Amino acid sequence: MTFKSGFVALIGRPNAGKSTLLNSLMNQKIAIVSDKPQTTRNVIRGIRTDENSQIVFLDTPGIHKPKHELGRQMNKESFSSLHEVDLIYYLIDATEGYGPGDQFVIELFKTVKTPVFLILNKIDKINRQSLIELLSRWSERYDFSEIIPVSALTADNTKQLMEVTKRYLSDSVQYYPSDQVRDYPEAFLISEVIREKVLQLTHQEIPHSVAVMIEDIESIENSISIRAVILVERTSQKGIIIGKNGSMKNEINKRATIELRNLLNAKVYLELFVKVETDWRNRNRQLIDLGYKQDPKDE
Ligand SMILES: Nc1nc2c(ncn2[C@@H]2O[C@H](COP(=O)(O)OP(=O)(O)OP(=O)(O)O)[C@@H](O)[C@H]2O)c(=O)[nH]1
Ligand SMILES: [Mg+2]
Repeated sequence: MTFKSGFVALIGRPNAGKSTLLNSLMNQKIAIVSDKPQTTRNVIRGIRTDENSQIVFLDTPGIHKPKHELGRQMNKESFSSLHEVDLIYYLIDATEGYGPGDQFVIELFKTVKTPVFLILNKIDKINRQSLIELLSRWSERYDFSEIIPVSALTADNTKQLMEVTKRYLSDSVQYYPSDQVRDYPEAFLISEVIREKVLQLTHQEIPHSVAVMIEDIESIENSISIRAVILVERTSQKGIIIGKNGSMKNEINKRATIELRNLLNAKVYLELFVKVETDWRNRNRQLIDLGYKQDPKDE
């Protein structure tokens, strides 16, 4: 059997389950997940290699109507990934209705020649009859190369998805070494894990107002000391992140430390600080420093 390789972008509205599907296809955590929309803020690559294939998955930020420069930047990253891949997975939450956002994305698909799979996700939440109706309605909206129902959460039908995907790969180059699964630096992994714990523990506007900056990482033998700053936009939010007698900050720290210990396979000493940076989501300098935007000097 010949070796096959290619790039696949996961595109869709916020919360459709793109990052959950990426992790499921990779059999490990590559991207953070939460029930809050707009969890993913950068394009994240997961590299899946087996004996006869290598697939580079691009998990992208959910496409939405942006209210800040950060949101505009996130959409831009998602759109540009469409041009870099051999195959697109368009993920739909099967429990959500069809909307103008879907129409907009379908119009975009018409401008690229790349094959598009419609992935009907979260089928664990709907009955058979609704699924049959969805399949028929979606097949009329665009000439998708394949329509594949899955549950990213329970891994239902994901094996089938992988088999069909391999049929669409035409390269034979191995782009990454066989043992590489991520393409981003360790500091990014650490900041994302901390942000995930914040997203899971907070509500309303807080998750969107938070960013995490790694100030220092020091590795000595099998232990890693990390100093990180949680950025928020208002003093009231700082109070919530710290919590009564520091209880919230301690809980974030505890959960992040446990997960990082497993992911980094080392002893982890994490120190967290909270800082207010008014309106950071609209400030170019902040977005560049946080890695959400490219410095024009480097373009
Ligand atoms: N029941 C069910 N829940 C799912 C499934 N896939 C994802 N979810 C849940 O949907 C929520 C959003 O999942 P994410 O993977 O973060 O979604 P996303 O598309 O990456 O979202 P953004 O990064 O915000 O664009 C989480 O609470 C997941 O647990 C699924 O197949 N079934
Ligand atoms: Mg995501």
